[in-house]
Amino acid sequence: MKGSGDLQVWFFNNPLLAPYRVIARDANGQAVAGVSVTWAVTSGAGSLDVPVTVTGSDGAAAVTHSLGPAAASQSVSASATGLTSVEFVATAASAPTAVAVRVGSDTFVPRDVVVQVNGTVTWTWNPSGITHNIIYTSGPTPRPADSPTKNSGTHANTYPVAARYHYTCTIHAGMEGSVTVVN
Ligand SMILES: [Cu+2]
Repeated sequence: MKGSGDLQVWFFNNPLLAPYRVIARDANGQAVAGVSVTWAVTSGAGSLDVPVTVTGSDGAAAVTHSLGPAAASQSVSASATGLTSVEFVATAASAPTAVAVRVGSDTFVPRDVVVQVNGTVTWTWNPSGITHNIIYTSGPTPRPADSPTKNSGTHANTYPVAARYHYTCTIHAGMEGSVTVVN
């Protein structure tokens, strides 16, 4: 039976954030370990991290689906001898190439953004007279350029690498955000 991971929405040519999970149960509803589950891409030209997984003591087996290009609806089936096969469907979309973030009084809005590789995120300061900055705190190096501390105008970064970056305003505790760069 289907566990979790169905109906995710994510971007072309990227792995889904959550695995697909199935649970093998016997006629009494008890989890069954040691069942070989065969996974197959049934539409969308994506790929799987492994073709066959074996259920564990909790009866669960899982696989990660990397979405392929182009097809909006992409599906994967899971089958096992003696059990009804199930199908998982994901919806694929294009990641944005330009994203705008507002620098508010003590928040970045939106806080967490996704941008395509080589895309640009542009922060625009609210004209409030309060100074803020954008200082990267995690992510692969070399990191994008930090912004100066200022109270107006914009700051922009372009991201050549698929990765996740966190940043903070060092002036206001808890004022932070993230940029997830996808293929
Ligand atoms: Cu700030």
